Amino acid sequence: MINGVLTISPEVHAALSAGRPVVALESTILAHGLPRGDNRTIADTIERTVRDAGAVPATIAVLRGSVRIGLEPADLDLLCSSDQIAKLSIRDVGPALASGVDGATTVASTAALAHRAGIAVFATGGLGGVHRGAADSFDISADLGVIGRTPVAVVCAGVKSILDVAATLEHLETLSVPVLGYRTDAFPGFYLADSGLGVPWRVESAHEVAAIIEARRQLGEQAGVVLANPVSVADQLDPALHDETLASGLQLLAERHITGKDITPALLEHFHTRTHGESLRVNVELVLSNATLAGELAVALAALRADPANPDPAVPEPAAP
Ligand code: PSU
Ligand code: MN
Repeated sequence: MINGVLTISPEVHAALSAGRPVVALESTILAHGLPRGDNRTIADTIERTVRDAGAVPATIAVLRGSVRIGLEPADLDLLCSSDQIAKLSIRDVGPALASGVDGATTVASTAALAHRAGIAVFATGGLGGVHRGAADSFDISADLGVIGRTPVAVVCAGVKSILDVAATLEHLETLSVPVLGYRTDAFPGFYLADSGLGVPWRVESAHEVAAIIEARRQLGEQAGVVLANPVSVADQLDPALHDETLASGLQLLAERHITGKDITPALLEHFHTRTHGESLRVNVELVLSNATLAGELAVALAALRADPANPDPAVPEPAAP
């Protein structure tokens, strides 16, 4: 289905029209966050995991001059193998569309485009955030700003430990974004179950999260929600290996003068090579866990919205004088 610059796949369009559960998925993790070869198989596994939870996956990318919501296998082949795939934050999507550049969407652009298509739930690995040294570099991921103004639920394993996690949580507070810990009081640390910082709210079920999202919709709140889903302690990266790899990664960035949008892919790649695939195992583990939880959330939200007791929010009648 073509709707202006959005091309929505028939399957996703049918699900959205019928109010059935849909989960948006980003493509930067495929094109720039995971190693070549593994990424294509993982792309299919993520989509299958969303389906197993009862929702329709909608992987998003910019291809052939159009925003694609729901990708064909050939689109995933291209994203996972081509060297010509740009990393597109939302500021880049307009220029990419106009010039015909193909690109993968980050959390920022996927969240914005998912909302545009009418999708309320989005699964990723880790959110972007405030980088270490941001007081000097001003490097704060656009992911935060977009979540601050886009009513989508982002299911993630916290933010990458390569960031300044405390500053990221402060920034989310400033943006009035609720951060919900899924069955945890600790904000997860991406490769690690616990970043050492807490979450303001703990939730126990997808139904509870759906109720929070619905309450916020009734209130007219425009910010998104971060649902932080930790990898289990049994599955996490060995903390000593993690700390050592992070230290060498930060040193490598400084030596090679890597800055801006190249930082995140460079550090992720460093982790994957330096830990001999251990970080990749954890990364895949947490993305799949997020895909399952996002699927459950989309199912719970669809059920709640189908309930006639939850009408679309209207402006309340003024109280009689
Ligand atoms: N989480 C992952 N792998 C990734 C990313 C997140 O597990 O590759 C990507 C997301 O697309 C996120 C981006 O939006 O990194 C953040 O990049 P930056 O820090 O340049 O804003
Ligand atoms: Mn940045």
